[in-house]
Amino acid sequence: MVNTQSYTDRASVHNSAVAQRLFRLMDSKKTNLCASVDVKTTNEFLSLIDKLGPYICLVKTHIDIIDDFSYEGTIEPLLKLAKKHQFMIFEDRKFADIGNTVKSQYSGGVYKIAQWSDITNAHGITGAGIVQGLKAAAKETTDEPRGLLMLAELSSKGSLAYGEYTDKTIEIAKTDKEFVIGFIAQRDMGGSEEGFDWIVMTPGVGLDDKGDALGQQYRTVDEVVSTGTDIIIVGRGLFGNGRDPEVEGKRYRDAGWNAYLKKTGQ
Ligand code: BMP
Repeated sequence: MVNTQSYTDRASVHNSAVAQRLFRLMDSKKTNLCASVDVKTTNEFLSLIDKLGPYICLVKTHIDIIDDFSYEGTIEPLLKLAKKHQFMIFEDRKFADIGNTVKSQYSGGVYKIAQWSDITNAHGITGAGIVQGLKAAAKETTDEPRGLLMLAELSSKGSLAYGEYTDKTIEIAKTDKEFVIGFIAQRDMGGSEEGFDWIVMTPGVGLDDKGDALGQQYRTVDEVVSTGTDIIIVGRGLFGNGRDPEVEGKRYRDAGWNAYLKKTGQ
């Protein structure tokens, strides 16, 4: 069943400090828009985020596609922008290894994701050890709260994540309902029925395009929110094809918020 409670009501009862903060932020800024900023240089990255900042609750990064990445040059200014505009950060790392390996991948290497990203995500393919490994890395790295999303479904054509795979991924999420805050999915994942409150974040959202040449498939904001999405993830719809990120940021923010008000009967 689709969750029709307000974000504020959900904030007041949620087990996770990350989820509480996110819900409160969404209600205070009146936005459920997450900007996916897949660009190649730190300059483009920061300037796009500065423009989109007022309209979003979350920035989703693929930090490994930035050619000139450095912690000081890329992450420190990103954290300043997060303070300036009040948004949270989600590194879309899609961890997919055994617990012991993801523990090092999350906390170490060049990117040190656990140090700066409020939220990250993981595939269920390797089993529940991935949740334990990531949680251990978060605890060892920082006192700040961290949250994990499990990839239960994907937006791309021919994805193998459906049916039993999706159901088993939900079972993995249930092994830690404080650290796992929800799913990357295309619809409600049954959270509100079972005493869980999963946040559903959905990529593959576009108001103008149906997809791309490499298998991406887009659904509209109304479609995804009415079928259970809490946060819409939009990338090229905001800045691709010469689009103006400020115009599109406002447009997607309004579309997402109106769909949320409709769903919750406000
Ligand atoms: P765009 O809106 O430009 O198609 O970008 C979608 C973003 O969401 C990309 O960063 C992609 O990696 C991510 N994504 C997706 O498109 N589908 C999924 O199922 C899961 C994703 O993380």
